Formats: sequence, structure tokens, C-alpha cells
Amino acid sequence: MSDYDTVSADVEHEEEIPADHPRYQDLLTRHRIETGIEKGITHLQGMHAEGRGSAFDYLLGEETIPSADGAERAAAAHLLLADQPVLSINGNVAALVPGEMVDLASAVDADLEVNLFNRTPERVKAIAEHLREHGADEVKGLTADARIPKLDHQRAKVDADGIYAADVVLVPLEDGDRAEALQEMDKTEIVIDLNPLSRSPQVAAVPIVDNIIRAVPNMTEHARDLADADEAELRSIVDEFDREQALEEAEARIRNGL
Ligand code: PTJ
Repeated sequence: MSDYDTVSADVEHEEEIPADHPRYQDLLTRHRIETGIEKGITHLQGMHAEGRGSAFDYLLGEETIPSADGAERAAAAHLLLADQPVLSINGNVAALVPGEMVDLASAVDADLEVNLFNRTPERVKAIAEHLREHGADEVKGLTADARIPKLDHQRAKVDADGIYAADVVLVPLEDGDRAEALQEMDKTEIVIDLNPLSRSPQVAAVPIVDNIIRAVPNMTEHARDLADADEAELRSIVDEFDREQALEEAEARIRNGL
């Protein structure tokens, strides 16, 4: 019997998944989402979102393709140039990359804000607490004293001194309504979504077609690498990034394996 045969379908701790398992990232991701649901952080719908993402990731080859790496570098440059960058956190993001989002926020001096589609006070509090357990000092999104115009669901609720006032917002793993509404507020949007045809990456200034598990640590690495870059260098990285090309290359990889 190989080590892989001994991986239970229902692992209790993620350390039980062997890191060299050919489906390691997928098993880890599934496990984190399940744990998120058990803890009241992730909505049950997050499991469906994860399933969709996982299928796209399989077709991408479960790796950061070169165009996604370029997008992650451009995203880091945007965040470093921003006056008020905010990283938006939903139930899937909190379950999958809590510590990694805290690290990115610290590398680019951004705020973390909980923003949920299926919003309940209990989930907002549980996610804020979870982020604090992973090292966050301050978590926004609990006040929710402002509204994103032209958006009639719960995701419109934001903090006046958070997403509402931000100039650059990282919006991972969600549908397109809010992405479009934020764009109408003239914010620079960075979207992480494994489906290049989804509305959110289609409207983003920087669409990142990559698994959030790989994308966020890679953005942090780029941000640390660029920490001493001057404004001109950061602007040239931003200007050279071609969003259409990034979307086309991701779609070509998914459709044709190119
Ligand atoms: O926590 P809440 O209440 O705010 O709800 C969050 C979910 C994710 C349930 C909600 O935003 C939702 O239903 O989103 P969608 O419309 O399913 O969109 C999620 C997108 O994220 C899909 O296009 C997936 O392909 C993509 N996705 C899923 N998992 C990953 C991913 N992209 C990157 N990395 C992933 N691990």
C-alpha cells in the first residue's frame, strides 16, 4: 500500500495530507474549506465555488502560469503605489489563506476588510477573529457604515474608511456584481479568480487567473522584492502589464493546454 492510499477522505488535520501527494493542493484546499464551514467562517455555497475553481485549476495544470506571475507582480506594484489599499476577505478567502492575507497586508501596508455575500453578524465576527488569530491587528468590515452604490445585496455593506474610501482593492473569489460596482466608483481592482471568463476578472484592471493558495504568497514575494523600487519603476511595471493578454493566455492554457 502506498502512502497515498492511506490518506483518509476525511482528514482531521491538514498535516495528515502528504505534501508530495499528486493532488496535494486540491486535498488541502478541500480540507480548509470543510474546516471553514465547520467553524462558521465559510458559507456552504463556498464549497460549490471551490469545486468550480478546482476544475479550472486542474485544466491550468495546478501551477502559476507565466502570465499569472506577471499579473501578480503588477498587482504588487499597484498595491505599493496605492494611497489606501484594501484587501477584501470573504468566507473562502478566510478559510484558505488567512495568514497569507495578513502577510500581504503587512508587505504593502493595506487594510483587511471582511465583506460577505451571505452576510450575518456571526460570520463577520468569526472571520475577523480568525484573521486576528492569524496575526491581524485590525480588521475592518464590522462597522459597515457605508454602501457601494447600485448594488442591492449584502456585499454593498462596507466601511466608510475601508473599501468605500480605498483607491486600490483586492477582490478575490466572487461573482461580478460588486466588481462592476467598484469599477464604477473608479477604484483600481485586482481580482483573483481561476475562471478567466467570469465577470470579475473581465472587468478588473489586474485579473489574476491563479489559485489563491499560490497567488497571495507570490504577490507578497513580489511586494517584498519591490519594497525598495522607486515610483517610476513601480509605474512602469503597472503600465507594461497587459490585462487582455493575461486573460487570453489563461484561456488558451485552459482550453488547449497551450
Ligand atoms: O463568504 P461569502 O458569503 O462572501 O460567499 C463567498 C462565495 C465564494 C460563496 C461567493 O462569493 C460566490 O458564490 O462566488 P462564485 O460566484 O461562486 O465565484 C467564485 C469564483 O472563484 C469562481 O469563478 C471560481 O472559479 C473561483 N474560485 C474558487 N476557488 C478558487 C477560485 N479562484 C481562485 N482560487 C481558488 N481557490
